[in-house]
Amino acid sequence: MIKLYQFARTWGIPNLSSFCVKVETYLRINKLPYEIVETLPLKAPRGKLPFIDDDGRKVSDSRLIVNYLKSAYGDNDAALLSLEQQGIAKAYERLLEEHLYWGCMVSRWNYTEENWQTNKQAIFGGLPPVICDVVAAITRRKFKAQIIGHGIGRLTHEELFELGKEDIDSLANFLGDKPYFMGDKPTSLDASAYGILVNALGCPIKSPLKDHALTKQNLMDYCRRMQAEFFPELSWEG
Ligand SMILES: N[C@@H](CCC(=O)N[C@@H](CS)C(=O)NCC(=O)O)C(=O)O
Repeated sequence: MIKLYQFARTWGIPNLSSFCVKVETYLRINKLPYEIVETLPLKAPRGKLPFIDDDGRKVSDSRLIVNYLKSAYGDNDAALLSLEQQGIAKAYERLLEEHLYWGCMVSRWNYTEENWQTNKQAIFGGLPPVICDVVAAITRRKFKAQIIGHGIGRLTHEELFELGKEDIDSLANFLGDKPYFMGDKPTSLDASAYGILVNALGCPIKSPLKDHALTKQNLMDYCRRMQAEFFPELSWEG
């Protein structure tokens, strides 16, 4: 049985980590049985979540996990999508994970004090109080450095949120009135898109990105649909 190591569930969405949502959604789309092990990144092979253990084979990084699952259990995307569509799906996946994700990271780790406290409580709230404060402060310093290192942290909040809104516009326009990003059937792009979008618009982190995403009715409906289909047990109502 595949073991999926990820953060504890919170906020009524599958996970506060977009990448953990992505892998769990991929498993559910493809009906692959798994069990969840709740943990923190300190214990992860690359210091980040999610990772999986498939009968002793550990794989980390959601992109490599999906590639591994495709090679071990079948590649539904290749069966559903033309090469051109696969190219488009890959480009959108990268937009979501390598650009929009970082705007969301700034909202959580380096924007308002209110957001930081909400984020801190959700991630570290289960630790004893003093340890919680110390680990949260160390992790926040690391994330601020990552945000600067990525480059997005060198922009003003106004500038970077404007760029994030462009991503959201592009996603809303591309989804249009399709049920899933690549058409009538869910693909691995939906695992990635749902992971980022439900975190952008469905969690209690306030930002201009969230406000903008909430104006996109099709993205809201998409997240509701994905949750109803793949995570009906969860309480987020949108
Ligand atoms: N590229 C990685 C990104 C994973 C990632 O950034 N995970 C975050 C949570 S969303 C994490 O565990 N960060 C902990 C850290 O950097 O200390 C993937 O696709 O899995």
